[in-house]
Formats: sequence, C-alpha cells, structure tokens
Amino acid sequence: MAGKQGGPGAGEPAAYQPRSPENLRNVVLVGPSGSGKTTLAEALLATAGAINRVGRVEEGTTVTDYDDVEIRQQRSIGLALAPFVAGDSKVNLLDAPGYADFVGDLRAGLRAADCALFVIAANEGVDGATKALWQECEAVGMPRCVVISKLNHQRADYADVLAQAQAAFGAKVLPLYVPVPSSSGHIDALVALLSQSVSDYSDSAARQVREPADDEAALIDDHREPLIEGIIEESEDEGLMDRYMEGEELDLKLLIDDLETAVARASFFPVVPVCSVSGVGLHELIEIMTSAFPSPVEHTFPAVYTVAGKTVTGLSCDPAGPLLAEVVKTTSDPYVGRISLVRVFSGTVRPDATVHVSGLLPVPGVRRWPPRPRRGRAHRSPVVAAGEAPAPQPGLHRR
Ligand SMILES: Nc1nc2c(ncn2[C@@H]2O[C@H](COP(=O)(O)OP(=O)(O)O)[C@@H](O)[C@H]2O)c(=O)[nH]1
Ligand SMILES: [Mg+2]
Repeated sequence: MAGKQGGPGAGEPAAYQPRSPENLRNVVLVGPSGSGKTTLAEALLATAGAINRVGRVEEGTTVTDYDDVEIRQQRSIGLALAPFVAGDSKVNLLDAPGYADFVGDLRAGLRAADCALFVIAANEGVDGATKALWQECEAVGMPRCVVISKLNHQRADYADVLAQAQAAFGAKVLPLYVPVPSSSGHIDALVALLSQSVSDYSDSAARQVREPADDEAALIDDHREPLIEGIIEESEDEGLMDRYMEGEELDLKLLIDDLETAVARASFFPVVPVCSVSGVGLHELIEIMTSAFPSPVEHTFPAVYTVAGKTVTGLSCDPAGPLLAEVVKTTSDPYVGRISLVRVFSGTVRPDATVHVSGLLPVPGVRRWPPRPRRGRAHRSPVVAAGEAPAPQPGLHRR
C-alpha cells in the first residue's frame, strides 16, 4: 500500500529534526520478488539500531510488509518507507514490490529516490523479470549498487550470479567485496578489494575489520586489478591509466572519488555480496549508502513551470527555498484517510501549510494545458525539508 511508513519502531525519532540535504540518502530497494529486499530492509534497520527485533516476512512481522494483505500473502505489494540513522546521515529506505503487477509502485519509488540497491538472490540468477527491472532503473538513470543476497542459501552460487549480472548488465558491474569461502561452507567474511582488508563477521555480535590472511590476500590479488581498471576507465583524468600501467600505486582517495562520481553518473555499478540472515555485508552496504551514494543535492531537478506554463529556473535543494514537491503516490487508509507520499525537492512542508497543487504537465495527445491551479492543505503532516523522500503526508490533498 502506498503511503505507508514502516510500522512501530521504524527508526524515526519522535521529534523530527530536518537534516541538511547533504546528509540524506533516499534509497529504493529494487529487485525481483523473493530476492530478499524486505528481509534486507529489516536487517539494515537492525544493524543501524533503528529496530531491536528483526522481523520475518513469513511471520508478517517486518517493518515494511505490515499491510494485512502483505502479511497474508507473505510478499510486498506496495511501496513502504523505513528510515534509519547511521552516523551523521539519515537513510530513507524505500522497499518496492518486485512483481510486474506493481510496477506503478516501483516507479513511484524510483521517482522518490536518488539511488537504488538492486537486489539479486545468489540462488536465483538473472531472469527476464530482473532484466525488466534493470531497464526501469536504466530509463531514469538511477545510480545503483548490485546486492547479491542470500549468500547462506544452500543453492547459492555467488560467482555464477555475478557472471550472469555482468553478462546481462555490462562489464561495469564490478565487485567491491568478494566473499571468502570457508571450509564449513558458511560465508562469514568478505575481502574489501579497495582497502585490502577483511570484514570478518564470524563473531555474530560485531564485525571485525582485520588484515587479510594469505588465502584472503590471494583473493584480493585475483580480483583487485579488474576493479581498479574499471574505475580508472571511468575517471576524467586521462593520464591515470598510463600512470597505473607504469606501476604507480594510485592514491586510494583518488580512486574512491572517481568511483563515487561514476556511481552517481550511473555508469558504474559496484557489487556487494550480502546475507541478511548472518549479517555479512550489511555494514559495507550502509557505508556505501552513506558515503558513496549521491545525496539529494546531486539529483537533477525536475522541469518546473509556473501556472501560466513558464519555465522556472534557479531552484535548488534548499530547505529555506520555495516549496517544490512531487506527490509520488496517493492512497486511502480506512483509518487515517487519504495519504500521499511526497518527495520534497525545495523548501519545507510544515504541518497545516496551505500548498499550491499544480495539475498535469503537457502530455502529447492530452489536451489539458495550462494546468489548473489548485490549493491543498497539508493536514497533520510532519515537517519535511528539501531532499526528503518520500514523506508520508496524511491529508495532503486537493480541494
Ligand atoms: N536463506 C536466506 N533466505 C532469505 C534471505 N533473505 C530473505 N530470505 C527469504 O527469502 C524469501 C523472500 O524474502 P523477501 O525479503 O520477502 O523478498 P522480497 O520479495 O524481495 O521482499 C523469504 O522467505 C525470506 O525469508 C537470506 O539472506 N538467506
Ligand atoms: Mg518484499
């Protein structure tokens, strides 16, 4: 159901403090149904400390699948919002349904977000539905990180799924982390190819970052070069490849900067192996979301017109600027009434503010221009500042 926000304990502090847009990340989970998105959202919320108890899809106890129908069917059918705080950043996680029937909610999530976690299960692979979802992201130039989930599944084949993803989505789908195979068959560590360290999750209470052992160093040797070459090819510094080829040890910060630029341009797609059950990869994902993903400030502004149809320029992602927001999705709740999810591009929505709700943009073949001006009132809405997406806005409606 659209307009729903994660149930109780979804991580939003009681007194909402608008954050600087640079510290916000609006991240949508995209991937075929059953790839583990809702479970991943739950695990990320728990890792960030936003919830104490990790719910299960099968028990209908997750934050983002709390609608009656979702609990009954044990699958997501609508876009849900689950915010969490990590360090100085706030991440608005949007869990989108994966079935093609609910593509409207997926598109609403893509409109609201600035970046995506594209989830593929390690026991499944890349099928037609996965390719169609990738195309949806491609069509809107959505920056994305590929999450290969369910590493602990008995039929998981990480290497095969990675190869399928690269074959389907291109050579710029490149791992930042590689799972370390263990003798028991459990994966409880990842090697970080850029920092050349190991994230060790064998102590379930905490992740340890340590130096690689010999076999782990060999894994880094095998996989680091293609990653670095992939990043350098994306760099605007054309001399970088020559310097690398001549054997120069490139500054890690320089590589990370180039990587972030390429991710934001949606021309490079880092891969992270994850297991929501054991926790492997969750800290790495949170680090990528908060430090490598673009903030709302980098989001291309939508075309804005006055009521008379004149183009408006000069707006920016500024909480103090004039209000510009998009109602991403509206739904009816039997108890609350009409609820809209709103992406705020500029300005701040305040409780009971009267807002101008513009009509349709010109669509070829549709005679409705200029848009009819309307007024609406944000009833009982929380304060939501520029960059936020999508804020649940009970009662933001036309009248
Ligand atoms: N073994 C294993 N199962 C998982 C994992 N993540 C999710 N699942 C299961 O996969 C199924 C689909 O998960 P769900 O989160 O609903 O996927 P979604 O449809 O993409 O939201 C559920 O039965 C989950 O319990 C995982 O990391 N490992
Ligand atoms: Mg789901």
